[in-house]
Amino acid sequence: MERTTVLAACLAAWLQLTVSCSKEREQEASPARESSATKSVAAPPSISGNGTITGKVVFKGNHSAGSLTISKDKEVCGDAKQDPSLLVGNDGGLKNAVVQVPGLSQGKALSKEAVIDQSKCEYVPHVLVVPTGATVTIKNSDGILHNVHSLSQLNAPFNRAQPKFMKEIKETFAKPEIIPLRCDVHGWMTGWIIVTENAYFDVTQDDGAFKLADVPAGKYSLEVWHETLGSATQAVDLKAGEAVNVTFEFHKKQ
Ligand SMILES: [Cu+2]
Repeated sequence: MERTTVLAACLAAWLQLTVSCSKEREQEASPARESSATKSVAAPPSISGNGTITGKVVFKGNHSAGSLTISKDKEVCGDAKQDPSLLVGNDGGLKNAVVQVPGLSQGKALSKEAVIDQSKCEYVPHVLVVPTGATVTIKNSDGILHNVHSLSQLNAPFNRAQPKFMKEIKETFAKPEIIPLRCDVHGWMTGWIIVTENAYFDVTQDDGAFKLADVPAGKYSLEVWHETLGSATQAVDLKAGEAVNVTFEFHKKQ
């Protein structure tokens, strides 16, 4: 009896030890799993030499967009249009301003294919930005005659009728340039193709905001251009892994 009791006590102690040990292992394992999970969602330290430039282009002064007179093809073009040459949002955000980083090589990969459409007798988008070497497909979604007239000087100018059956034409742009587009059929149609030397550009949307991501660290003279308000520059010192915020202000011309 006594021997059996000793054996039972040993067995019980061994079982308790085993359970205790396995609990300890579980408790040790849990924090390890949490730690591993935390690591997997944490942002890794930046090892690239790139940064981000964000910001806003604003117009200081009162402005209400004018309207354009539609003189023909009203069944397709509509009766009235907002003048796209100066579009200002509620908080002064300037639309269709082009912000770019000059002086860099081509940089990050970017599509060399772009599209601009003629829709309801407007160029859509009103401002298209492409890198050098890009081929632009100029669509005619209206099903009426348009005429695409580029007023380019550095790139070969073109002046091409685009009848209703010609759904698209293509043009390639080799050199950086700000190119006005006009339609000789509809005098109010204006558009722009901006050819840039590299891939570091953005066009402001309704709120005037822009973002240039993955820009190599360095000191730049950041450029902004707007078709009515002109150009401006601002010095930017961009450090690797950091973001710089820039505000461009245009004032009403007297
Ligand atoms: Cu037209």
